Amino acid sequence: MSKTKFLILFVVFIVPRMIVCGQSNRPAAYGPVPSANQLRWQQMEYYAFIHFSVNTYTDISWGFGNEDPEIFNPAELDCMQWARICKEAGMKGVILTAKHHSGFCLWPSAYTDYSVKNCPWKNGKGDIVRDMSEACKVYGLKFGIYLSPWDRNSADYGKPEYITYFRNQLRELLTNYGDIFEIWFDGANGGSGYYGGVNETRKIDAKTYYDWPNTYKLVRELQPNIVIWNDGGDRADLRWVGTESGYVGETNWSFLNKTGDVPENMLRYGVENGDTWVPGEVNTSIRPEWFYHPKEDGKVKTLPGLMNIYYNSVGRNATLLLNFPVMPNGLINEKDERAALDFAKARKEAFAVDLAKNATATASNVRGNSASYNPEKVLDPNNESYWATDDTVKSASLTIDFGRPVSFNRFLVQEYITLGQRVQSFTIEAMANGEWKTIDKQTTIGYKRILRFATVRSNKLRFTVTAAKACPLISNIEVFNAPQILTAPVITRKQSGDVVITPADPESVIFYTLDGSTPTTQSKKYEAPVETGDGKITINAIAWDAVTKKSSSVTSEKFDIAKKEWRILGLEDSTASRILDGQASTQWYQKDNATMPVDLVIDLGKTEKLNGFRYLPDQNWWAGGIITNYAFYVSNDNVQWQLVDSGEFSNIKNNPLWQTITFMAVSARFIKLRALNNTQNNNAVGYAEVEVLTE
Ligand code: FUL
Repeated sequence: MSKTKFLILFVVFIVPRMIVCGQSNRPAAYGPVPSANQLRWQQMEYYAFIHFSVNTYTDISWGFGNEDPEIFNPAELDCMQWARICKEAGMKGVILTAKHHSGFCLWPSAYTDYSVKNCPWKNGKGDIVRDMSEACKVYGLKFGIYLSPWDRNSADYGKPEYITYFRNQLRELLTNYGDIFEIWFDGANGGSGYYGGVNETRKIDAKTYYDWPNTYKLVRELQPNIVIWNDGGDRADLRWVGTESGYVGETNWSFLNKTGDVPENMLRYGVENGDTWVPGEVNTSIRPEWFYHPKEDGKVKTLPGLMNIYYNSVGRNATLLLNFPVMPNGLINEKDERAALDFAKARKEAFAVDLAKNATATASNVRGNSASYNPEKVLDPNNESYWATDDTVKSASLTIDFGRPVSFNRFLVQEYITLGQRVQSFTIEAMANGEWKTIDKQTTIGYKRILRFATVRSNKLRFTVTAAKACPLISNIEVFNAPQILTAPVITRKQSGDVVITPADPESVIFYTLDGSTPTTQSKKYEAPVETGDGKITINAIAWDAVTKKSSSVTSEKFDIAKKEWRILGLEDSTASRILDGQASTQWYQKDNATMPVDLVIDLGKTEKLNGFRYLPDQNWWAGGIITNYAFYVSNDNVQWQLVDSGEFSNIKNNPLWQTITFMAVSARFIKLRALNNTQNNNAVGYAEVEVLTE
């Protein structure tokens, strides 16, 4: 072959193939794409919030702005403890409330006296923002700032002068404390406040008042690598997901439109055809509230609850921002620490062994038949490589062959979001007896999607993109067999007397005893609510994992007589039976026109030898109607009443849990719990549960 002929053949046949098969065949970006800052942020996945301010000392949610800095004295404050806990919890950063709505500054701002420089802590020489930024460096954590745009202390709030003040503070925080990865501008803006002593209500338009475009400009000038979170003003880099209870929608697009209001459900799901990349951040607290309240010491989120939050945030294309409230002494409570560390351990165990690591992958379509985009790319550890299909192919399958039967119950998949979020729906199937069986059908993927399902045993798994906006680009797939969460099961007794036992993991087997002994795998197996008659019972139960042969710790519950025959007297309202349903989460309130003293009268159905009673107030955070002062009466005929005890549930405000009162035994068929006062000195009276104790 002549040189010229070879050259012609080379140019005509070989070069185009090289172009098609090589990197020049790289898919084009589709739709909005993340900035480098947003990408870096998304990869952090999980980081902390820390709430601490003057209202930590007044035990309220939002400081009014008139709290005396004298009360701020965290004698044992230790930012290294906060940072250590965050690090050990597997978090990648910390966002600190440098200034919450009260306006009190945790750093010695040059622009106000309302700060740590006028409190007894360190004789006014302290700087918590500095301490925390340094502790973060020591522990290799990124540092972020919450600066409340609303300031209930500032006399200038609502006037143009305040914007200068706000920006001066931003400048201090974004200049003096090293790299800041995220700034948080809360959506609560304007309302009542101290405002320099005038104590009035000031309304602002959160969209225009702060001149966000120029405020953002300043932020980006000072911290070029930052991401901005803003719920109230102009579209920022990140979005609120519309709830603080720890989840985002299963369908979760990382888009919004640049302008226009966003209805709350759109915050939850994103806007499929939005024109701007605005990914969701799930913010929630490890306790019900953001600041520390002693009454929540018994309400730290449980391990199963935290795991749900993880799967419903990081597992749904969002990040997780989990809050620790700091106690008045300046430390994170040990219960919160324990919960965060147990959560870290459980996540580590769930994702310990990637069963897809040594598997092989084949696909129904590979972009240009090129090795650069073959399906094996989803199994390699490089998240910059990805399986891609031809531009025209928007539905395709990828099969993972494990080479042997394996058991699995978690599926993790990631899109290569650098080039956009594309997948609209997908399925996963397992091969069973030569046929594909659907495990799950879902919608979006985005940066990361994790699916949980009942354990499947199979040698092959098929992932199919059923619809996509453009050719799918999948950078990673992992498959796990997460061990069960073996926390002690929850035991409740219904009004009928039947006992319900609920494990944290639906696949756990439950064993129980009714004779006080410790349950083992030889004990009775729980299949359905247990009929236990109407007498007193002690029930012990464990959750057991048949695969690992491990069991949970024992839950032991003692229930007094069942309430099967009980009737609440003098009320038409059938929902009052919530007081007797054994569910702490339901509650009932006396009618609005009831005035103290307010009675609850119950017919026990037959004469019992009573020696006490128990009261559980409404368990909701905003609950009113919590009885503080009571009188307890008994009767045999619902006419003649005998007072057997009266007094106070002393610490019920701080600790609104079960109150148990005992007295000398007395025989009676009717009981009357009289509310004499409540925590708010008004007439509201509510109950989650009422029980008696018998001899
Ligand atoms: C809310 C605030 O009002 C809360 O106090 C808390 O800071 C939370 C993170 O955002 O909207």
